[in-house]
Amino acid sequence: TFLESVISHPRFVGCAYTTRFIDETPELFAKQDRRDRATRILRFVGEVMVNGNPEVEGLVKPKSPVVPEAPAHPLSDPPAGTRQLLDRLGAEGLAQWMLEQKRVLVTDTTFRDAHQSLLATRMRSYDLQAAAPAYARLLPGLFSVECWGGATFDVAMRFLKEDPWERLHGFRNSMPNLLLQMLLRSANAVGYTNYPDNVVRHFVKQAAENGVDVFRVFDSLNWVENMRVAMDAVRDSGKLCEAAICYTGDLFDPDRAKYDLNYYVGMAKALEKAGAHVLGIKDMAGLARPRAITALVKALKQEVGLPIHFHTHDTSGLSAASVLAAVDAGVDAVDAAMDSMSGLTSQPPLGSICAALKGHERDPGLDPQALNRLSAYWEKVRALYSPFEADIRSGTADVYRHEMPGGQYTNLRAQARSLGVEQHWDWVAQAYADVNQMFGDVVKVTPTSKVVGDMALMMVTSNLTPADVLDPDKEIAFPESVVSFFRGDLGQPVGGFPEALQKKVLAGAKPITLRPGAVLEPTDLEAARAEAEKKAGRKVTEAELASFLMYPKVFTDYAVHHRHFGDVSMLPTDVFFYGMQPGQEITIDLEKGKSLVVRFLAIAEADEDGERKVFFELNGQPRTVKVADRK
Ligand code: 3PY
Ligand code: ZN
Repeated sequence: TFLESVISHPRFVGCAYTTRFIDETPELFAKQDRRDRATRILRFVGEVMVNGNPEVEGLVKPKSPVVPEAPAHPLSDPPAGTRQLLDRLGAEGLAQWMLEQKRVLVTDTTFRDAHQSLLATRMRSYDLQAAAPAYARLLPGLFSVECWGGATFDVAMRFLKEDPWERLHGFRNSMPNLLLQMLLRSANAVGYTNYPDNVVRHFVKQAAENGVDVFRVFDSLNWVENMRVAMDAVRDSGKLCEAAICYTGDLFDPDRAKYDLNYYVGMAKALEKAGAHVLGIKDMAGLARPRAITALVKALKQEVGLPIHFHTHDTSGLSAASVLAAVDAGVDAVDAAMDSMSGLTSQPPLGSICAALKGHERDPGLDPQALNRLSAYWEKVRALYSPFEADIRSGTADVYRHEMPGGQYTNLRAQARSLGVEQHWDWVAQAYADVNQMFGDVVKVTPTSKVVGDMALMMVTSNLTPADVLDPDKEIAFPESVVSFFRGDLGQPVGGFPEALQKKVLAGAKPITLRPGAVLEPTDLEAARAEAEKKAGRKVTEAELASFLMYPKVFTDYAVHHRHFGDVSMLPTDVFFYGMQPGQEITIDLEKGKSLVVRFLAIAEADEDGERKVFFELNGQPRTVKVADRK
């Protein structure tokens, strides 16, 4: 047992240990690793049974969670798709192919943005993975599957205790014919701050080698200067570089002339010159109204030679109208989410859009029955995650006031709840809009949207008005993210910073005006690897090093969790979040041909040390794990 390996360890026997002995002696865990994986998984289930999964603490459980059945599909090899086109034609050739298609190309966002925007990014690999083989066989005509990056990278490790790279491998294996697409925040990669150039390059290389085909690259201030390192790295990897302009404001509002048609066309031309294969229009908050997107797509089709890919969110309830308008204006590709994962802060419904285009000269040609079957699967999956749903039921024009990105909305609401101000949501939304104006009307998308959100929440919880914030004589403890933003750590906003407020926030400190990556020292990758390996107590892969470089603490916590509890991504979602019912039996597939049948029997009362025995049957044999009751 673990205890035996501790007390028989030479340093323990020789009394050469401190209270940090267990933390500092990774080989104890290595020994533990050699014990069968079943024990670790049972230990995790026992932990959830006794103490609950902290991720759903205090949230309302779904009524009767069921394990959704993977969608039926033929067992034959998947037919060739866009992935084979990329292999054959290369990135430039594929972009040319896109321009030659009459039909509008479709990207499915269900595996990434849809659950990021509806369910606080909490969907687990278990449920995502189960749908993948059906996608490959039922929807070989999709342009791409957006399935990685954005917030999923961090959330996978931090909250779901799984490895984002393993998730990517699963998708790659199950969808060998479809382009796998990720969202990359340029110099912020999949984090919330600018990283040194060599860290960004290392990350992109790993992502490309591990399965990503299409990189949608954006900068949270639309600063092209800050996109080049990431774009070059994508081009060097031979993959498709989709550089995106983030759409904000209102093209036709003369009071916000900063973001007019000329501005976007100018940025698009700069991205084309910087080497983009495809031009993305990233409407992260869903502000591109039908009339605006028509004008924008037409102008871009005229002024740049790249295929154009439109991404939007349905917060207003009208985004499908914008997608259809974009199709009529000649857009080459559009994003949508499978119907049951669409709407609200997510993308518009993929099935309905295809149905609307039936008979249209640009009909995407996807099988409506397949779309319905997949949607039915996601509907059952979604029910398992009901604790993470935001309490919103309709589209609303309010989005034109606050301009929150769809991917941030549910998160900010959850944050407001945890700070006890959700009942003042209207105030938070107004503060968000006020902060945007005070900060100079900025592009708001991760991570700048977090800066604006942090400030808005602070104003509400501290009862501050915009006048208070701007008053040079009133002292304000600005959130760290706000200080960092005004220091120039995220780059330079369109039109620069508002000077008076910048002075106040920085309180004498000097801002930078250079690209942050030009100022940051390159990271010593070998030293970082040594540190990661020390923390993890084992060797790390190049990909895991990328995780550590961006999220040292989150990666370390994940690695420690994995050491102790094994690969919990194999557990069905109801068991992962809510544990098991007495008598319930589940099958866990460890690997091909090796599965565990686990039946939960009972939990004993706590003993005098506060530990409780949890009784299972493992493949028919009794097994007990002991769990400290922390409740
Ligand atoms: C992200 O960066 O995660 C986003 O989804 C931005 O829209
Ligand atoms: Zn989005």
